[in-house]
Amino acid sequence: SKTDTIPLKYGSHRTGNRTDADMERWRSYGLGQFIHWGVYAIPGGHWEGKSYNGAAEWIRSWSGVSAPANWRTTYDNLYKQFNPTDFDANKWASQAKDMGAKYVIFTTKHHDGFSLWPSKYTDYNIANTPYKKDIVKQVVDAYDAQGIDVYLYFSIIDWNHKGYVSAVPKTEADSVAYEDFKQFTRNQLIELLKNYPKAKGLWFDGTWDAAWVKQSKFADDLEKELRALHPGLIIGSRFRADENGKRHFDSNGKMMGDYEQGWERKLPTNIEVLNGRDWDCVMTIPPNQWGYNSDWKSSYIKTANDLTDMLLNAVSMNGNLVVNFGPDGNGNIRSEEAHTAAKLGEWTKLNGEAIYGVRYSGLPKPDYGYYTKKDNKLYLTILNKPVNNVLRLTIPNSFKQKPTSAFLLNGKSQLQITTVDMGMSGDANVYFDIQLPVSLNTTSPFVVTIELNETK
Ligand code: FHN
Repeated sequence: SKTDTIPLKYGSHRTGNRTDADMERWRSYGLGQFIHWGVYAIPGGHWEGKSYNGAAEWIRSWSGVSAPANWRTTYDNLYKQFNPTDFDANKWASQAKDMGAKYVIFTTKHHDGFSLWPSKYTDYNIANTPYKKDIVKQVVDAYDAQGIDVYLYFSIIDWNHKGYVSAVPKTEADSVAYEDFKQFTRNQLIELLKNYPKAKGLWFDGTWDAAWVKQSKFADDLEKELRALHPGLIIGSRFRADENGKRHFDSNGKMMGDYEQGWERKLPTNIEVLNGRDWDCVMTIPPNQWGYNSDWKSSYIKTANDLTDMLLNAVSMNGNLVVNFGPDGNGNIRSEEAHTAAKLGEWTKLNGEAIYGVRYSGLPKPDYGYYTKKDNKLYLTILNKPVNNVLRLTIPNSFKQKPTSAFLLNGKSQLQITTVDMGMSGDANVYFDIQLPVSLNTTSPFVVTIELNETK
């Protein structure tokens, strides 16, 4: 295309979004669940009485800075205590289902390198813990049984592997060791896809190191190999870099991978920045804790209403919101998270029509909420009810459809809708007012469904 000015071997291999059924399904999820679980759940952000404010799943990396000198060795032996006797994948899966999650992203291996499946390629895996049983298999089977699609999170960073380095290897010995690490990475990924064929995709992380960024050919070949092994496989934009070291987007600005993975703990405020791409947003409930941190006391904890707002923000711009959970070392989802999930679930159950399988409406976002759209239905989710109980719709003349009737989604009662003549000359919009029942007294966001006439 016109923008492809730089010749690339290992850049993007596609223009525009995927159009196949697997990707269409991904697009309709709306809400997902992320789970960060591993041996870091044992210390839970604490070591020898000290509390660490950084992300709890990173605790191993603080060795020698603020932690005891032997911390790394101690950490790498924590697996010998990993025995989550309360772990029940079916319980997690039904909790996710009740929340309204349509997919789950599960950490098969985080940066510490601990593999939650019995990998043939490292001893640092679940089979060598007192728990022994394959956790990835239980998660895949339980979620699949609930109709929730499974995506396998995989960190390229592996602090446990001898050949892994973050900087580009300088010595011959380091290069040889890094080659070994690359083969190990490839082996583990193939192993995951072979062991868990029900998985729909791989969610990559820890791909920013200079050493990995240099592997454009290897990573491109590997991505092709994985896709060939597992037709329909969905992979985001974080996996690889092009030959010029450009990540997510190649040197011509084209996205590498099937959807943009750049929205971590942040959301776009306008549709333009997304350029029509598919994307997901992964979000923590506390500020920045993915793995279990027993101490949430000094943080702002997002409420179910906060997450509803973020969910609508995402789906109103064609993205998915993925809410993270960090189960504790015994396999329990903490009560605060369980409570938030249940609250969010009450909402998604009543208002699912407004969030699943919907698209960007084409309309400017009103201050009091978000629009989503499906065929001839426009959903208006109200987060801030106007004090006059009137929802003013500002519809640009260029929008091909007009509202004909409006209903409260929850309860189906019809609402009065009137056209408003603002009397402004040369106005580019038309206006409609929807009258809300004055008696509508709610502390939760609610949805008004607006029927539109057919496009001429
Ligand atoms: O370093 C990780 C972090 O621990 C967490 O896994 C998040 C989830 O997207 N990813 C990395 C930071 O971008």
